[in-house]
Amino acid sequence: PQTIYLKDYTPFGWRVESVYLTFRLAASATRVLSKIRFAPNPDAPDQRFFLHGENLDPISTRIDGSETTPRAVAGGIELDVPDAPFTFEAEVEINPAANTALEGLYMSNGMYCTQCEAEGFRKITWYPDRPDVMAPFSVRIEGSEPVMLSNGNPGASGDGFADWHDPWPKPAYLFALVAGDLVTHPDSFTTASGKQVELNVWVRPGDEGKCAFGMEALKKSMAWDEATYGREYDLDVFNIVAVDDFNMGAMENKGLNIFNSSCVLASPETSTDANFERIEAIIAHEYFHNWTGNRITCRDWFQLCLKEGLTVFRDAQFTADMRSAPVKRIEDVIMLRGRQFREDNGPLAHPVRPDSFVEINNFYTATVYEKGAELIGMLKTLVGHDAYYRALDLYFDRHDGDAATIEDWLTVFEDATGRDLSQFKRWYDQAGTPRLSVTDDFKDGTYILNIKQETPATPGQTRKAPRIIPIAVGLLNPNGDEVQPTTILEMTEAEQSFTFEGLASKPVPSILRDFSAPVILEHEVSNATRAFLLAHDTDPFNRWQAGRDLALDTLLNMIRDGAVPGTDYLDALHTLIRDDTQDPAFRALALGLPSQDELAQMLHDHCETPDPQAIWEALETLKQVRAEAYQDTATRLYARYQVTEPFAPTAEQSAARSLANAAMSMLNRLDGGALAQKQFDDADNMTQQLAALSALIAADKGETAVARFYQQWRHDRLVIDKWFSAQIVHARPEDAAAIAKTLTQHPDFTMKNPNRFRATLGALAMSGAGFHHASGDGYDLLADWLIKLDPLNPQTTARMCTAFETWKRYDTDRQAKIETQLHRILAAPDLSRDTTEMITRILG
Ligand code: B3K
Ligand code: ZN
Repeated sequence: PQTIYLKDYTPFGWRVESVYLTFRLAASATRVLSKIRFAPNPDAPDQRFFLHGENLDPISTRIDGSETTPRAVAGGIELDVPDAPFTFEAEVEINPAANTALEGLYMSNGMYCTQCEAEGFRKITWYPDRPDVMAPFSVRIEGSEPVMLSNGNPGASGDGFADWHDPWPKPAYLFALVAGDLVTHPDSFTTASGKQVELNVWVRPGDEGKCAFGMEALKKSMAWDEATYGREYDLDVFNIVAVDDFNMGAMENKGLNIFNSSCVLASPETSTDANFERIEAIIAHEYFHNWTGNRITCRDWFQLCLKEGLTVFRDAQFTADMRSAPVKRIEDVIMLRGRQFREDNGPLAHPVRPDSFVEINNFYTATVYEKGAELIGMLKTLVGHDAYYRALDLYFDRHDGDAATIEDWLTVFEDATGRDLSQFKRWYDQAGTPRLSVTDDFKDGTYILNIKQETPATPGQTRKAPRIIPIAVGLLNPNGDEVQPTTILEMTEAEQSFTFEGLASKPVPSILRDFSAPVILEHEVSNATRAFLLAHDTDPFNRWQAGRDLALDTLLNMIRDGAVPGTDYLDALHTLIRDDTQDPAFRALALGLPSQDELAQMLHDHCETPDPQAIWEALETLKQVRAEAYQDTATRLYARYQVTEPFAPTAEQSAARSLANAAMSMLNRLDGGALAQKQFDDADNMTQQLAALSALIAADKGETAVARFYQQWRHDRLVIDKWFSAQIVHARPEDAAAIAKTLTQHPDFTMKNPNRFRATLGALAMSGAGFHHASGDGYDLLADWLIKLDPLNPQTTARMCTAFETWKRYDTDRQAKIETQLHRILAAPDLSRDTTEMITRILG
């Protein structure tokens, strides 16, 4: 397969002035008629006229009205065209019913729908399918579907047709079409300038009751983007559609966002608090793309983080404003470490702006999204709040309607603030997570922090230059009073010292407050100091981090030499969770433990070989010890934090439920499952029901509840996804692969639905010791299914290959077993480009 390089970018030789598309819908033979006006692009080098196209059955092609036969070339067609503006017309036939890849135009439960990002439009018709070619689209849909939607504003419609016109020039990846038997949950929004916008959440009949929350989230997002970034919506309608078969979470098509139904449908009975929070965030994210992604798009796919990093940053700001800022930050850092650090420290590591790819769909990664968002956060920290919003205003002014680059983005910040950001740019170009090692000195009232930064080599990048790192630091005196409020140290050298004068005694530093940079902090700190910070730090993130470090230290000692958990950890945590003046959400987070994968990564970072079974056992032991030590507190917290008001998906109620459920899972270890069973029987919402089900499964007492849950929810596909995954994630390690295998034989299992596939095989891949069980059965089962799925759906297959990205951490026996599976996958006949690239990179 061909590798595409950033350095090879050249603009397209023509501009597209207008696009007219007609769709004659038929499930297995849809006709697409296109009429596209091209004009030579004076800013582009001479080139052959090339249009992308894949799996298109050509019917006819015309240039300025005359029939012509295009030359078929790799990935599309070439034509001889006039050296002046001309009209290209084509008719092609495509087969949506046969499209199992869920890219291009496909069918989901009898409904037509599209997914074009990144390069799916070429499966619909001939087109320069690249983000820097932007044009206004007019679309006519002909068919008998009751609802037929496309981008922009509705035009004429009547028996068997519907017209749409999108006045905003857009790249083809933002094109969308939906047609089917849909019902709407309607509403409206009046923008700051008084424009009335019609809003719809379109769903399949039967799902009407699950739309209200998403609609509220949309309206909050619209108001927030006006208040925070001064960005108004720019069309007469905004449509959201829920689709069951979807490769990812959602898609920001102009005026017609398409959502995986799991990321928009919500009700208290069927969705957990975590689901509600995620749905609110994804709706916001897709909506925010209207400005950061659609109005300003990317010049090429290497610039993906320009829209994704910024939009993730914006949705995180939104959630922090709607809910609790510290809780959101802690959740995001847990996610970043769990997914992005893992990626950055393995064979798939790549810069936030990659410089080459084979298949761009493989680069919608935690690095581009989550680390990309951290980069925006660091920029904001470095330039300050006011300058950040000044720069954003300039960005929208200067680049509205553009397909922009990271250089454009940074230039805006340089122009708005006068700062030189050339060193900052390294964050976009260098892969790998920097490690900061810290030592300190105190003498005569002066405190010195000595900090060293180092980034390990990553594939294709052996040497790393020092980056600018904003390190937020505060100092506490031994009484726990803050003597130095948060200040930002700007580290620019490989090694640097920072001085604080006039201190009465040696302070306790609180370093990397609010996780001010995506780095690994190495600082020798005693457990007593960690307990002190957990009790006294004014920065909520670092308080949580102190507790997390205590837990990590405890667990690593348990894993390494079977040590028993120390009282320093148990007492400090107990003091916190007992304290009802503290936010219950914070206490629940403090009770959370590092994942098996994070512990494995830690050991690997310390040049030790992680034993997945030993990690699982240490976590189990620690949970048991905590349950016994905190029994009385857990009993009290469980009662104290029961929510008695009717269910509402608010941050407050969710906080109470998460602490009560943490207490329940402790008590579950002591009472043989009695309390969990009672909670399961009484639950009137999914948060309570699923927590109880999970606890029962983990305690090996789940048989009845598993059966009852299925009977209760067999009609609801999203709840049944939870049923599939809970049984695997909470299984004992020696059973996980067998349970997953049995579930793949369940009549409700289908590999055609990505949600169900992820709920089963994805759950296995995330089950830690279950996946990594010494038998190798987990590896074998996953490989079997990846091989089966690849011919149908390369994107979801390739994504799930990341389960194997950590293979070099493990012992030689596990490595050999995984390597065998990787080669087995690679040897599968006609393996997709997506999966081939992933496996090749993982093998290294
Ligand atoms: N932009 C889409 C992701 C498209 C993924 C293509 N493989 C959703 C989002 O980030 O908002
Ligand atoms: Zn996005």
